[in-house]
Amino acid sequence: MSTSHPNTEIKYRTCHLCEAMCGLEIEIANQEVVSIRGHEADIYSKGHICPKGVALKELHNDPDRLKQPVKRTPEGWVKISWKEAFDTIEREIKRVRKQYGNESIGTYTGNPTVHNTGTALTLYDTINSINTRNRYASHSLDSVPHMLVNQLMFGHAVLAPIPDIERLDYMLILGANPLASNGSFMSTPDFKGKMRAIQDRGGKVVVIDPRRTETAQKASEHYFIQPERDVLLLLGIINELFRREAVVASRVLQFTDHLEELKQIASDYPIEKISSATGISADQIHHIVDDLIKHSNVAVYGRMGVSVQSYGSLCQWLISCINILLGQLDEEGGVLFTLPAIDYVSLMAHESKIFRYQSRVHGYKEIVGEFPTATLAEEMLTPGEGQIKAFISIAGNPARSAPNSALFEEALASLEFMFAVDMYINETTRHANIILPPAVGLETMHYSFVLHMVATRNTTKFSPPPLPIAPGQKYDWEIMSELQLRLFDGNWIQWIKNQITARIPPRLKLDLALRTGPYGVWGGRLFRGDGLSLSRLEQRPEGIDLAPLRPIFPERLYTADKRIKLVPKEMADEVKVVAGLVDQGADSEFPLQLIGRRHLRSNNSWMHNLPVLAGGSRRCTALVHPTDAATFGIQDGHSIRVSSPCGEIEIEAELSEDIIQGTVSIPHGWGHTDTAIKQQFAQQNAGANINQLMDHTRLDGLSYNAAFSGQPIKIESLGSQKN
Ligand SMILES: Nc1nc2c(c(=O)[nH]1)N[C@H]1C(S)=C(S)[C@@H](COP(=O)(O)OP(=O)(O)OC[C@H]3O[C@@H](n4cnc5c(=O)[nH]c(N)nc54)[C@H](O)[C@@H]3O)O[C@H]1N2
Ligand SMILES: Nc1nc2c(c(=O)[nH]1)N[C@H]1C(S)=C(S)[C@@H](COP(=O)(O)OP(=O)(O)OC[C@H]3O[C@@H](n4cnc5c(=O)[nH]c(N)nc54)[C@H](O)[C@@H]3O)O[C@H]1N2
Ligand code: SF4
Ligand SMILES: [Mo]
Repeated sequence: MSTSHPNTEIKYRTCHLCEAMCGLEIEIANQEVVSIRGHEADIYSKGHICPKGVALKELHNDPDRLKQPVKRTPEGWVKISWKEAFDTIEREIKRVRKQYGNESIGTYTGNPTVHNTGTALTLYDTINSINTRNRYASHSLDSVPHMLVNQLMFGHAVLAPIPDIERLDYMLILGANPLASNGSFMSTPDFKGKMRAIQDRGGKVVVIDPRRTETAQKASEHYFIQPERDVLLLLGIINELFRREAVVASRVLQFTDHLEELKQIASDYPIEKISSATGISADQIHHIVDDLIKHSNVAVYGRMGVSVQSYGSLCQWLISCINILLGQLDEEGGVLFTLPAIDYVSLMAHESKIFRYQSRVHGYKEIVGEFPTATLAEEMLTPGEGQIKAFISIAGNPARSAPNSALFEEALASLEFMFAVDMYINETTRHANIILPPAVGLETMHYSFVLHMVATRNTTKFSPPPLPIAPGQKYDWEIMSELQLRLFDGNWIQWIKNQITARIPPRLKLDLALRTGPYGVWGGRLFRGDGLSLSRLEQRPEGIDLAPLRPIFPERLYTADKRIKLVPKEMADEVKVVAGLVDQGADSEFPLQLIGRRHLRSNNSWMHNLPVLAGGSRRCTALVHPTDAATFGIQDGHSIRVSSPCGEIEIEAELSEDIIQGTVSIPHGWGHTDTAIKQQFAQQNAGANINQLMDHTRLDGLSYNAAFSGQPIKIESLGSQKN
C-alpha cells in the first residue's frame, strides 16, 4: 500500500484493546503515528477496525500517561528512579510480610493483564512468587461463572464453548451486546458483518436482553426479559425440549452423564409457569423452542448479562446443557472448542482447580487460585490475622470496577503500603505509594495467546512493537520480572525455579510455546509441511489461518473419566434457589432494578481521557422507561438521584422505550470526580459511578461473581437542570 509521505513506513500490529484481535495498519513518520486503519490483508479481521483501535494514537500521545515511576508525597507526586521505586517496594513488602505474615499482602490483576502479551506472559510467575492466597482479579467481576461451569462440566476452567459463527444458522444470544463490546468469549472481528451474513444465508440471530441494544436492533428478533430471570427461561426451554422429546441422540450424548437428572430438575419449570416472571410470553418462548429445534446449526450463547447476576453460574450451566441437548456442543455449526497454536488450555491444566480453600471474612471458596473481588475491601478493613495491609494492583481500577466504591476507597485509604503497575493516576492508583508505569500499546509487541483460546477460528499472528520506547521507559515484562525476583518468598527449590523463569525473555517463551504447540515445528501435527515458530510468524504480519474449529471431544475433555457431567452436584444443589423466583415481587423500598451498558467508544474505566473517544455527546446517562419516568415525575434531561442500600449518585435521565419497564440502565467505569486523579479530559467529562450503588454482598451463589445486574434501586427527580 502507498504512504502519504516519503518518510513514512507502514507497520502492522494486532489491536489488544478488546477480544476481536483486529489487524491494524499503522503509518509512522519519524517515530510518530500518522494514521491507523484496518489491515485489509489480515487473515482474520480483513480490514475491520473500530474507533478504539484508531485511538491507540491518542493513547500513545496522552500527556497524562506516566513514563517514569512516581511516588506519592504530602506535596504531591514526585518522579523517582526505577531503582528507588523497586528498592522501596521490596523493602515495604518484605516489612509487611515479616510483621503480619504472607496473607497480609493482597494482589489484584485487572482486565488488561489478559490483553497485554508481556504482562500475560509474566503475571502468573510474578504473582506466584509473592506467595499469598489473597489473590483477586477482574475475573470475579466478569467471567468466573463461565470458568466454574467449564471446570465442573468439562474438567478445565478455560475450556470454553465458542459459537461457530461462520457456520451456524440460528444464534440465541442472552445478555451480550457484541455490536458494542465486539464480542467476548467469542473473539471474532466484525460481529456486525458476521451477523448480517447469518441473516443473508437465511439464518436468524435472536437476542434476549432487558434493553433493545445495538445488537438487538439489528437482530432478527429481540425479546425484553426481566433482569435475573434468564435462569427461569433456560429451565423452561429445557423442560420443553424434554416434553417434546426433542433431545438429539448425538455423538456427545454418548459420553454425557445425568440426562435423567436434568429432565427431573427442569420438570418443575414448564413454560406456562415461568413465562410471566421472565416478561416473555409463553407463545414467544414456544416460538423460540420451535426455532431451536427446527434449525440444524444452532448456538446458544450468553455473556456478561447472564454472568454478572445472582444466578450467573446456573445460567452458564443451563446454556451449555441446551447446546448439548440440541446436539450442538462440539459439532460444526454449533458451539466448538479451540485448538490454538499456543495451547494455553494444556499449559495451564495443572492450575485449573477450584474450591481448595476459603476467604477469611466470608469463607468464599477460591476459583483457580482467586477469591472474589467483591470481598477484597472487607479483607482490607476487617482486623485479625490475615488482614490485607499491603496491596499490589496491576492493570486494574477496582475503585471504579468493583462493587461498592465507597467501601473500596475507604479500604484503599486504610492500607499501610500500596503500589500499582499502571500508566495513569486514576481512582485506584491515586492511593498507591508508588506507581510503576509500563510501556503500553504501540510500544509493545503482541501475541493474543489468551484470546486465541476463545476465538471463533484457529488463527495465529505475531506483531513486533511498531514504536520504540523512550530512554528510561520499561516494558511491562521487565517490570514484572524485576518484581518476581525482588518479592519472592518460598523454599530453595522454588527459589531456583523463580530465578530461571524470571529470566526467560518473553519472545523466547512465545517461541518455545509455538514450537511445542499443536502446530509447532517440534509439536504434534505438522502444518502445511512446515511447523510454526516465532520467526516464521514474523514473516507473516497478516497472520496464518489454522482452519475452522472442529470437533475435539472426548479427547480434549479434562474430566478424569473423559465424560461430560451434565448435572454437577454443585448445580443440582444451587438450582433449588430458583424455586422462589417464579413469583417473587419487587423490593418495596427499592422498586426498580439496575443494569449496565457498554458503548463502542469506551472501554471499562480507562479510555475516558482520550478526546477522540470520550468527546462529543454525553454517554453516561440513566436510561429510564417513559412509564417509570411518569411514575417518578421525571422528564428527559432531568437530573435524577439514583439510590440503593449502598449509596447514591446524581445523573441525567434519558427517557427511552428501549429499556424494559422497571429497569434502569447506566454504563460502568465513569465517575471521574475525584480531584486527586490526573486525567484531565476524563475529569472534565466525569460522569457518574454506577458502582457507588452496587451492593458488594450481592453475588452469584456458586462462583461469588459480583451480581451487578438487577441491583435494586429507586430514582427521584432533582429538577430540570442538566448536570
Ligand atoms: N457495574 C459494573 N461494573 C463492572 C462491569 C460492568 O459491566 N458493570 N464490568 C466488569 C468487567 S467485565 C471487567 S473486565 C472489569 C474491569 O475492571 P478493571 O480491570 O479493574 O478496570 P479497567 O477499567 O479495565 O482498568 C484497567 C486499568 O489498567 C490500566 N492499563 C491499561 N493498559 C495497561 C497496560 O498495558 N499495562 C498496565 N499495567 N496497565 C494498563 C488502565 O490505566 C486502568 O487503570 O470491570 C467490571 N466492573
Ligand atoms: N466498547 C467496549 N467493548 C468492550 C468493553 C467495554 O467496556 N467497551 N469491555 C470488554 C469487557 S471487559 C467485556 S467482559 C466484554 C463484555 O461483552 P458483552 O457481554 O457483550 O457486553 P455488555 O455490553 O456488558 O453486554 C451485556 C448485556 O447484558 C444485558 N443484561 C443485563 N442484565 C441482564 C439480564 O439479567 N439478563 C439478560 N439476558 N441480559 C442482561 C445488558 O443490557 C447488555 O446488553 O466487552 C468487552 N468489550
Ligand atoms: S474491535 Fe477491538 S480489537 Fe478491533 S479495533 Fe476495536 S478495540 Fe481494537
Ligand atoms: Mo470484562
